[in-house]
Amino acid sequence: MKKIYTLSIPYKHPQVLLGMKKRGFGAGRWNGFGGKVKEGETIETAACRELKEEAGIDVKEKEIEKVGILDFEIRSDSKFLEVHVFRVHDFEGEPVESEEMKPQWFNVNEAPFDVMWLDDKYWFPLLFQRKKFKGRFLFEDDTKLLDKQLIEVTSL
Ligand code: 6OG
Repeated sequence: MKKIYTLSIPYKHPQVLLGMKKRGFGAGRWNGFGGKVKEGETIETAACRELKEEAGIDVKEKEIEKVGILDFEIRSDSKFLEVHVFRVHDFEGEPVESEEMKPQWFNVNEAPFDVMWLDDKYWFPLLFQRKKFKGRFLFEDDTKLLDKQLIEVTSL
């Protein structure tokens, strides 16, 4: 069954806030902040909740903008994820380390793609260019990307 996830990335040019995932799915990689949308929540509410839980920052819904929808299939796990990607324009508070994530600012030119999911190097540049996108990535497992489709869109 396909599950809906959020993935939110604070971006204040020329810096982007990423978190080192410390446990669970994707541990050992830098990523945006997010997780599964719970029953009864909107996707936007879930995005703000996860930013608070994982990075300790307070984000208002008007400060997040949906910029992408990515479908992931991970064959070895029979996992299907629909991930809604948000760019975060502004927030309150200082990022703090949580049990799940260690936040750190990076210059956009120095995003650590070697220590990120294999799909990230394709779509993060679109996010930095303020573009919107849709994509589909097929993984054999978390180390092997088999196929990718990525298109720019004008609206989502
Ligand atoms: P929790 O398991 O922590 O949510 N996520 C991915 N992000 C990228 N960049 N690439 C992938 O390729 C991903 N698969 C999942 C969605 C997992 C978090 O990780 C993101 C969520 O924000 C397969 O609840």
